[in-house]
Amino acid sequence: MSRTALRICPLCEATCGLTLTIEGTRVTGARGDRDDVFSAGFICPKGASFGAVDGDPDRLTGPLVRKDGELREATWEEAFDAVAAGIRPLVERYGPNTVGIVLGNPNVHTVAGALYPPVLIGALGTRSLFSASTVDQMPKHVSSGLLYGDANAIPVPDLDRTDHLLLIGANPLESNGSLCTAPDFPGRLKALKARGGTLTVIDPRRTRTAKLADRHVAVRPGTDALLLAAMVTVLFEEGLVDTGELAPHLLGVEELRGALADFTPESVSGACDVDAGLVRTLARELAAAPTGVVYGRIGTCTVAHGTLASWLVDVLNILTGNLDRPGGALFPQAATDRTPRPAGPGHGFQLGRWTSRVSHHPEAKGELPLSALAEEIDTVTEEGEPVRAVITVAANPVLSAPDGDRLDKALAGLDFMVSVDPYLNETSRHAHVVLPPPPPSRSPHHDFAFNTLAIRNQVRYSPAAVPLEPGRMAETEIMARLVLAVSGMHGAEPDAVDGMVIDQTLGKAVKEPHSPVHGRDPRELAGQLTGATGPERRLDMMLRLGPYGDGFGVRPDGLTLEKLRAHPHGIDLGPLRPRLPQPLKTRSGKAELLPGPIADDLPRLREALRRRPDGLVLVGRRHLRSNNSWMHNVPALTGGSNRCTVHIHPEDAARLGVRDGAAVRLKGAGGEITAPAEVTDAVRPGVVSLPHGWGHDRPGTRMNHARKDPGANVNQLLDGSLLDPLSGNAVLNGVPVQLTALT
Ligand SMILES: Nc1nc2c(c(=O)[nH]1)N[C@H]1C(S)=C(S)[C@@H](COP(=O)(O)OP(=O)(O)OC[C@H]3O[C@@H](n4cnc5c(=O)[nH]c(N)nc54)[C@H](O)[C@@H]3O)O[C@H]1N2
Ligand SMILES: Nc1nc2c(c(=O)[nH]1)N[C@H]1C(S)=C(S)[C@@H](COP(=O)(O)OP(=O)(O)OC[C@H]3O[C@@H](n4cnc5c(=O)[nH]c(N)nc54)[C@H](O)[C@@H]3O)O[C@H]1N2
Ligand code: SF4
Ligand SMILES: [Mo]
Repeated sequence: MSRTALRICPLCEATCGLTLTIEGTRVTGARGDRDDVFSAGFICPKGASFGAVDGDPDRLTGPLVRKDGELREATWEEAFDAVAAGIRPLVERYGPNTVGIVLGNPNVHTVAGALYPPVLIGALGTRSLFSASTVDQMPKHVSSGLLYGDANAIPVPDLDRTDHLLLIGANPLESNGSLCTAPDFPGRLKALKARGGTLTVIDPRRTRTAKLADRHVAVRPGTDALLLAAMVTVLFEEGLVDTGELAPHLLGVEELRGALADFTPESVSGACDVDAGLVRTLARELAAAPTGVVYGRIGTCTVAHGTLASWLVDVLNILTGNLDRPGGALFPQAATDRTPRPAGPGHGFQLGRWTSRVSHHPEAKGELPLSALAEEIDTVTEEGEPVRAVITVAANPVLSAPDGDRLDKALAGLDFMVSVDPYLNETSRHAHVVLPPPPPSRSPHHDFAFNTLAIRNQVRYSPAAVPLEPGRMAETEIMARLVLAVSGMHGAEPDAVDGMVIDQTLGKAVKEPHSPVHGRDPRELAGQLTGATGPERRLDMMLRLGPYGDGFGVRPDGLTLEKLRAHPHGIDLGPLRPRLPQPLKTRSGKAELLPGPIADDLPRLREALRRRPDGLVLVGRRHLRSNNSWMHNVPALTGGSNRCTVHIHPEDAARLGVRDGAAVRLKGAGGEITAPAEVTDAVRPGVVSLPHGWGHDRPGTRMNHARKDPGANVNQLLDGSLLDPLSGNAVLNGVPVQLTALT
């Protein structure tokens, strides 16, 4: 007997609604949920393989604890005893900063990852916080922080209504979109074209997205900030700046004109390898479009001028009047957002409130660069204690961060390490305790993170599709127990953690004059919460306090968890709407177009005007059936074109004696790797491309399929020293490499 259950897909940022087929406790099929209010039936090959990802026999089924050097199966009680015994003495003896926390990408795809890491960080009080954000989107947070005073105020392109999309360094036909949650991104791009709109793609590779475009510009990697700065100059020179209704909310338009005046199309053309006339055309087309939007992703963030490029994306949207208007870039309003406070000056955004111990990298958004994790562990300085213990939650930095070999050794030398991870992989194999969460079918789901980045306001909740087997522990409970174990409250009830958060949040809300619950009794409010578990009660609280919430009875039609559960396909909350000036939290209360740290970084961009790489530079690539480092263990998602090969242009291949299919050696600052070449004119000359997340040949892991075709770890070519200085983000694209043909 089979049954079906709904589950929002957690395998990428598109958040499609799936209908799972379940036989017994096994997920045997997945199709798109046609009634889903947001995804309306869309599904991709990864979503269709949900059952295989969920049922991977290599997933760990219970905790592992290291005894006599070996990881062995243990009870949950033994595991948390070991965590408390491992972490507490280090905190007490050496201080909280000697315990590092590393948060990986899947934290934005789970309820546990949204609700507990902030509590864990607070409970430990450590400043040694690292995450996948600094190998990804930290430059966008920093540019938003500086422009709008809120690092999380990221405007998203209004895909369904725009007339013109300038898409830079993103390949949504493979990635399905990022910092822009849109189920069926490919279909939405086709619809844009069908309604007469235009799509321009800037990418050193002719990607599947580029093939769909009206215009593809194969820019030299790492030079987008120059190109975008020159587009700004064209807007000023040609009188095309028209901020429209935004004008009263802006500060620094004239200063911006002066600051960028020397970045002309002619001055950037050589470095970008883009014709000056084309740069002018790109600017004119954007200005002329009835509505238009610039959208940049990985290729604009993980580069040497990532923050400047991210800032310029928004600057172009602002100068053409496209920020905060339909068809442009808008700020979403998620159901679990905090109650919007009245518009007005805020606290602003600060960078560098502290720095890392070894290389003195400034913090950004409370985080230190993931690139600096290895040196924070393995380098002794006089300025304090090194990191002696690490807690990883859903992270595989040995493959995802620069110089995995060094990090691998550093992790092996730790006094103590805990991994909350379903796999024994390149990173978790070093842990003293591994705490495996159940597969996604056993976990409830709500997109706390991605609804704040979605192209349509909507809200959905999936309860667990399959009940937890005896002996398994929900990831939310694992995280709550972890908080208790590291904070000296080991053994307390995990619900206490949620109770504490609820008390604090409600206690604050009743004191806020703009809150719907102003002046009420927090205990009375807590008593109204529904939900079978602590995390469900927290979701109910957030929904009820949020912008669409019932305000605990103040707006009886408003959202509650109960109401949401009565709508299993979700509740549509309408298209994105203009919101300015409310989201602005700068000290001036305006969008500050030329923030100090940005202005101070412009001389470095000016130096790049003269730079021309004399050899090959490296860029990445994603494959539709991949997901960073952790889906190479699923047979249905590997093979075919999803392989770790070096894409190289035929001209470069001929010059270097590289034959299609033959092995080549790549050398970078961090080391050497070998991989087969694929000769293709899909990459521009002077560029080679390799995917990341490969290199599954280390001993002591338990990923039997991935091991069969391990691939090479592209991040071994990096030594971790190349960063975007403002954000601490790793430079993963536009990196110089040397190539030798092997046979
Ligand atoms: N199938 C699949 N989907 C995924 C993932 C995955 O691994 N596989 N990962 C998920 C994650 S974590 C993220 S963050 C998103 C990322 O989402 P995207 O940013 O859409 O992903 P990428 O495919 O890496 O696209 C980046 C593009 O930038 C180009 N590029 C490289 N350097 C430059 C440059 O200097 N300038 C310009 N203009 N372009 C450049 C690359 O050639 C590449 O095509 O994808 C998510 N979705
Ligand atoms: N060269 C290069 N390097 C890159 C990139 C690139 O484009 N080029 N992209 C970067 C980007 S955008 C990102 S986001 C990072 C990703 O970097 P990471 O987050 O470190 O890498 P992932 O491969 O996503 O690994 C996620 C880990 O989470 C585990 N996991 C999976 N599901 C769950 C779950 O439900 N709960 C828990 N607790 N764990 C789970 C997996 O087993 C795996 O160990 O990689 C970055 N690295
Ligand atoms: S596009 Fe993303 S969310 Fe949608 S089915 Fe595919 S992996 Fe899942
Ligand atoms: Mo990412």
